[in-house]
Amino acid sequence: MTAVRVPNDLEPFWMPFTANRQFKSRPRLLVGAKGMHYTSHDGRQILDGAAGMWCCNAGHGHPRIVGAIQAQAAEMDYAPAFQMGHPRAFELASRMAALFPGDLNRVFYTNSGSESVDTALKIALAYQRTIGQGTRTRLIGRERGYHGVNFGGISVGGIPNNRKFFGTGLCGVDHIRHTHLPEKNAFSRGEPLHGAELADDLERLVALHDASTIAAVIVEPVAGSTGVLVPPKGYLSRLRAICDRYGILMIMDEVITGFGRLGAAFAVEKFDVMPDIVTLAKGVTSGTVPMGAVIARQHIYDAFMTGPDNAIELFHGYTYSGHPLACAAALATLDVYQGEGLFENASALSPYWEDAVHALQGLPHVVDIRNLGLVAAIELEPIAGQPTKRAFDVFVRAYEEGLLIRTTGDTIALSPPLSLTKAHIDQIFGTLADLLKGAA
Ligand code: PXG
Repeated sequence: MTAVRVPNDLEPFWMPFTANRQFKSRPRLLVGAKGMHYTSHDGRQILDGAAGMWCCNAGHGHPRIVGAIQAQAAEMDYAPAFQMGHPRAFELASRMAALFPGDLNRVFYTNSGSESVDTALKIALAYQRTIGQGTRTRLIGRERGYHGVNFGGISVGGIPNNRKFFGTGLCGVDHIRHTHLPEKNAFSRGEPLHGAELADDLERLVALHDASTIAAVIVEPVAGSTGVLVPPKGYLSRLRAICDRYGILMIMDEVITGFGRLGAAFAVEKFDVMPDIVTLAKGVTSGTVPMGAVIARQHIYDAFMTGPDNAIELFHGYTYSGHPLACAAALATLDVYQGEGLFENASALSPYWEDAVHALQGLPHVVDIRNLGLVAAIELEPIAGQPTKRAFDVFVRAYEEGLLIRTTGDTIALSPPLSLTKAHIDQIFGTLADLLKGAA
């Protein structure tokens, strides 16, 4: 085939979760990344206040991770994922299991957070059936939850725009209430004091549907995409207790909270709550190669290990489950996290980060500030009749000023690489303070 030269037209690429027409009229293209910074197409250094999209926890272009990916690509590009294996997939599973407490020690690989969520939901349903609880087919999510974009994830998710265009979703799904109580908790530092009792909303659904029909409940420990909702103190352990009471599996979606984001390896450790299943992605490879994983407690895995030895136990998996490049990237990423003490750095910087973000209280239009670990949210009052515009304008102007942030609704969300320093924190919040002072 002869190569055909085509103009570098912006039109054919239908961009995900993007205002395509706005973007294409004024593109923001990134062409390089190193450490804490991106390079923009017009040659500027952009401080990464978002770790890409909550994923580049080890910063960008780390030589150890880059080298591992290059070496793996040269050594073996791909190995079949079904009925075959390769050593790095096993090594990585052992290393990941060792990071979790108790018997959270069985690892199923996916390629994204969305796939991790749908995998976890399927494992929960299949587990209940396998242990003779086949009437438990309902899945419970939470209002304002984000669990990716596949059909399972949007069904248990609770963000209206991610659901309403796409039909009815899975049947037999219900939602508990979200935990956002601004009238009581606005400007909380870390975990808010009020609202643990919102976990009792699961009892309402048990009363409505009967426990014998409910397989699992899935929640983000800290809800990210909806605007960073930190759980009220005691909420997650109360939810765990209700799950125990009724034989409901608890799935914690740690796609953004995992790998040091909260100043501990995982939210499981940070909140000292033991779910039955954990979903992961993003930070597992520091965003370098797509990968996700589901971690299940041993009794869940064991329940499937019955029947003839030569029978497949779980009819689920992906061509790229445990892809060699992803495994090599993840192993090197874990080396970097551990060797450079990045989770410890996140923990050590959390108080400084908290003070810095809360110093924005009182600036024009700031109606709430939330934080935990190296996550922060600054919620702005929407412009009347133009929701999302105020925050989006800050996003565009921050980028022009050399800072990458994320916005959702009228909330600015921050989640930098864990390798940052106090000077980076000063730059992030200094830039934002200037922009907010001048905001329309
Ligand atoms: N679960 C959670 C809790 C997530 O935050 C997913 C699942 C889906 O992951 P994938 O890899 O399929 O995208 C996510 C993804 C943002 C933002 O800025 C958040 C996500 C993705 C993109 C942007 O809030 N979370």
